[in-house]
Amino acid sequence: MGKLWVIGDIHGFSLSLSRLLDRIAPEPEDTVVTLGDYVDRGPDTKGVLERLLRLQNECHLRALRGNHEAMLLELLEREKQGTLHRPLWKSWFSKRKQLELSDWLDLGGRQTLASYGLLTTRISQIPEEHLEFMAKTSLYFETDHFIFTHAAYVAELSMEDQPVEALLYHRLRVSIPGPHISGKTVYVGHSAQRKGEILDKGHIVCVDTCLYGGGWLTAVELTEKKILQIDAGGRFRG
Ligand SMILES: [Mn+2]
Repeated sequence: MGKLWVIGDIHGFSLSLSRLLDRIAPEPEDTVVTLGDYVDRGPDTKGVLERLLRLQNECHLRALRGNHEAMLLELLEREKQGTLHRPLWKSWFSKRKQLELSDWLDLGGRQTLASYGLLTTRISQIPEEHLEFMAKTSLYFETDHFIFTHAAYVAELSMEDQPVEALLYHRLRVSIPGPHISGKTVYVGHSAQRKGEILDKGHIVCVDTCLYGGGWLTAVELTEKKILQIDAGGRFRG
């Protein structure tokens, strides 16, 4: 059986990703799970997606969706419908306000557009292959022993019944879910660990070690529990 690697939130740092993958050197029988948030914030979203597209041909890549891909895809849909720049009706009954274009731009969407040389907000100008890659990402991936998803989960629900809000948006600093009913260990990203250390609660492990905030991009190999960490400048530690 091949090795099983999980990689945390990349956020546009293509140099870190490509050096990390050089070190991992995945074999065709290996599986690499990427936990989402490939885009936004960092300098080279375009380079990250190009590298992930190539990685698909080198090993089994299980690319999960992050909230940042979800935002981009939602805005792309509205752009196609011609409703992107129109003021949106906001429900007084809904706690979560509808996503605005400016929200995404402020959360790093500007850097994503810039990496493609786009000076105006035309998400549909991002290469089709890259948009398709994002559209095909999964909300979770489950093996015999592990579950992988971007943010969190509801402990008492099976994976197919999970609300998207929990999988993509829930912050662990708000609350850490109990053990999942499957008994499997769940690997997540999303909740940036500002001290750069993996958060390991046993039943849930967060490997978003805050690369964009001066921390690390983390990869863990799950059969041998090998950890690799690289910073935005391409330096490894450990
Ligand atoms: Mn996220």
